[in-house]
Amino acid sequence: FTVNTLPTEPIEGQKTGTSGLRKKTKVFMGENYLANWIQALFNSLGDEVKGKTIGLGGDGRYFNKEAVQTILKIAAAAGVKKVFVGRDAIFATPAMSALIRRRGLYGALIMSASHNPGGPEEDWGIKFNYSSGEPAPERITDAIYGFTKNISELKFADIPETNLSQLGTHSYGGFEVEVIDPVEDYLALLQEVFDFDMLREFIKRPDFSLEFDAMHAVTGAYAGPILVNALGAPASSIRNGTPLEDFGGGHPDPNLTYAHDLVELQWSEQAADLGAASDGDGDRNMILGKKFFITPSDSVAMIAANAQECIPYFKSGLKGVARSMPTSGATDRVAEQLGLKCFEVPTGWKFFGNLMDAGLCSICGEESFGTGADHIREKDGLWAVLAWLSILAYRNKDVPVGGKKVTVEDIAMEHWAKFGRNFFSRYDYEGVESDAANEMVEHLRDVLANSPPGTKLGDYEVQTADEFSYTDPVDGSVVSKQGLRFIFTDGSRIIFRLSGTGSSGATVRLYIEQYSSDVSTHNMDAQEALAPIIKLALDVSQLTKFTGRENPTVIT
Ligand code: VG1
Ligand code: CO
Repeated sequence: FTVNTLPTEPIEGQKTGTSGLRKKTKVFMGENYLANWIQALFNSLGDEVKGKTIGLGGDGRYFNKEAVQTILKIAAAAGVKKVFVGRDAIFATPAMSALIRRRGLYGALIMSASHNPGGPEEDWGIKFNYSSGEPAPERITDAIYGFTKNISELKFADIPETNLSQLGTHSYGGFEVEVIDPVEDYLALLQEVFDFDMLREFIKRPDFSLEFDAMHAVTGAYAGPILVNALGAPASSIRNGTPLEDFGGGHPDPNLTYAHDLVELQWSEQAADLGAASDGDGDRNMILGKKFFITPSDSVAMIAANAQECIPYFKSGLKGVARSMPTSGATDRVAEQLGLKCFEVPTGWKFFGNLMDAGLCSICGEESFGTGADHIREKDGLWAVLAWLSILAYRNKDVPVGGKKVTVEDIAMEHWAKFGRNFFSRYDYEGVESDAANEMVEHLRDVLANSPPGTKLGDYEVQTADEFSYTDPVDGSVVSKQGLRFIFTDGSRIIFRLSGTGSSGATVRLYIEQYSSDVSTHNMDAQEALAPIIKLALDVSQLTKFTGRENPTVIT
């Protein structure tokens, strides 16, 4: 094929956030916007990518199919030898991470803005994952950004559009595109991790029910083959199981606010024993029992506590555990009792990869509905669902059909009795004006500077008040300004961060945590238990004064 070179000019603001580049779809559809970023990516990879094979797919949102054709042309011109593309441009984030690892790919591009709504008026996004399946580290994303700032030409291979709806290989000169099933490799991996026979036996029990909400997003393409075909769940246990370009107009974020249909069901008499949902690109999950919500910070701790017994992949024990800084310390308590190393990293999955590659961490999680393990290098929604199914199946294997089953709630109550409960909540203030958010952050920096250990804030005494920075224990790289935190002498914490995944304006996140070892408090509602410390957080930050917001847009 021939390569056409076209002139271009740098476009401002193509800087990667917490997880890839996310903007309004219209922005990406603007002249050269996508092409510039893709060209900058290949420029930053340089000769290293020549002759290599990469993956390409996404969460099914609007503009993905069109974007594939542009990306293929630039990849071919950059000297890539072969691209595996998911059928219909589909690939869940965890499945792509699995594909990279299983097929030894150089890396992959994932087209997704995760849980952000999709469509011409909504969001689009793209990220690059590297050779062990992990989101590109900052040294690569910084390099890409550098190239976007002085890009002057685009190189497109003159190849025809590839038909994405049929499996098969297309050769264009020395360049190959193979359209593959996006489920196969991922399912094979999950079969190695979990005891599918045990899960199948459990799922077919007449006294067990599962309800999975794919939220019209990418896991719709996976739930059928995995939960129904491989594990025998009835097809009726999948809701919103068709991936749609606009996610049915919804906000594909599996939390108590946006997964309202599932939440309603789980709080009704028809509640399933296990209710679960996943997000736009399939890396997040929500776990519900009957009238019971497992907060994600607890989910990772509970999975870690049960993993060795219930999941074959972990049968020889865990190498260590990790959580992001704002995530509650529930996992730390499990690590302490099990004698495991526990790491605290900044928000975003890219920081877990190094720990895993170095054999330091088996299970990790984030409070933002992200749970995962070292079978891949991304958080993994369906993995979390199968992990909970495994715990339930294992704990109920001696309970006769019709007997008193161990429930999701029982597992949580037992866990808290053993480890104590870390009450946790996150308040999101979405769509705040950027200047107002930044002023509040400046104000909080002043408060931090004037809160040495021993300072009394309300009824709480400051142990440390600082801005989180992180030194990677494996490669020594340092990141700073990762969240403002007040840690009190009783272990309670108040944390403020600005989101790095939005496409416009600012989102303020407030994270609140308080520990209790007193069993009589454990069935309290988290909002009730945390009310005093939430009030303190709002007072200290003067959030309402700065942002004009009386209430958060989302509470999790
Ligand atoms: C949010 C979450 C973070 C998560 C990130 C990507 O980032 O807080 O924990 O890793 O989204 O998740 P931020 O910067 O907006 O707080 V996903 O499922 O959107 O790729
Ligand atoms: Co996601």
